[in-house]
Amino acid sequence: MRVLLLGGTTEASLMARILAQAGVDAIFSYAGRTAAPRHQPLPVRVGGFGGTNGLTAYLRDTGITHVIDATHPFAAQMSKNALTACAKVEIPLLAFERAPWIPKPGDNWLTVPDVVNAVAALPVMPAKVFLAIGKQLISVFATRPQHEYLLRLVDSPEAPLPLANANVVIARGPFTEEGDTALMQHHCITHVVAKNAGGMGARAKLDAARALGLPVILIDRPVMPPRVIARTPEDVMTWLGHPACLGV
Ligand code: 3Y8
Ligand code: NAP
Repeated sequence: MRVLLLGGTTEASLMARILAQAGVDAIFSYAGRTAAPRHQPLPVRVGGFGGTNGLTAYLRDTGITHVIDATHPFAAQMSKNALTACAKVEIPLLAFERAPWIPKPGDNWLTVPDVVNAVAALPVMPAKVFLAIGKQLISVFATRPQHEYLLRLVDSPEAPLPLANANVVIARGPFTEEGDTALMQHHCITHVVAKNAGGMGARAKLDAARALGLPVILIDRPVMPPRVIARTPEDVMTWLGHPACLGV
């Protein structure tokens, strides 16, 4: 057995620890989107594979027998490539995916299908918007220059940002409700924009918004083709069926 663990999330780091402890031959894969990704207890590869064909060749050349896709729910291209490549090489693929967040009493969420609709959902009157969606999608908000934006990024931006009226916080999650509440109060935030990432690592801003009585514009995750999904590490280990993983 040789596992390729597609990473970049809290769940992937949890699986890396479990696989390492079980002595499973596994390789952890990062896209290389951040300057200093978290250390992992497995051998790590960093960078794209070169599309579906590159991933197919990698799977064959490296003798991968199982792929666990523990990437973020918004990493749709990677997940689609993994589906195609695993089908080509005829090896099993499992998506280790956290469930979407669902609103609790007191939440004031407006759910939108994509980032363009998130921009359209902002008020006309100037607002102070916490854009906690990373770096890739922020340029879409340049069409609404009347707002003041608070951006939270993992790494300091190398190029000028596409938003003129923006404050930047450099931080890597997971975050806390206390920390996000203080951050949003300090910046007098009136609206929060977030992706429905699920999991615990990015949930704090939603709980902070509820505590502060602020509206959240929540972007739905991309729709994925049908695939086998696990929600817990135990289910992942059962799926692997590795003797060491079954405590036998
Ligand atoms: C490179 C690896 C771990 C994983 C930690 C999780 C939690 C903290 C919360 C906010 C939201 C956001 C963003 C976020 C979170 C975890 C998890 C998660 C959101 C690292 C990491 C990589 C990335 C890539 C990065 C994206 C960006 C998204 C910031 C490491 C820290 C906004 C997603 O600068 C960039 O280009 C950043 C790009 C993709 C989304 C975007 O569109 O900008 N994640 N995040 C992975 C790789 O190279 O393969 O550096 O250690 C991982 C984590 N980020 O092991 O503890 O599991 O979700 N990541 C979102 O949810 O909206 C921050 O600020 O509240
Ligand atoms: P994406 O848009 O789905 O993928 C774009 C390309 O990046 C892929 O086609 C692949 O390149 C490469 N790639 C993505 N994830 C990879 C991985 N784990 N290992 C190797 N190559 C990878 O992905 P993304 O949204 O940019 O996410 C990139 C990374 O950040 C992933 O690890 C993801 O889990 C993590 N992350 C993303 C978000 C988010 O909001 N999108 C949030 C938290 C963490 P090739 O085509 O060349 O193979």
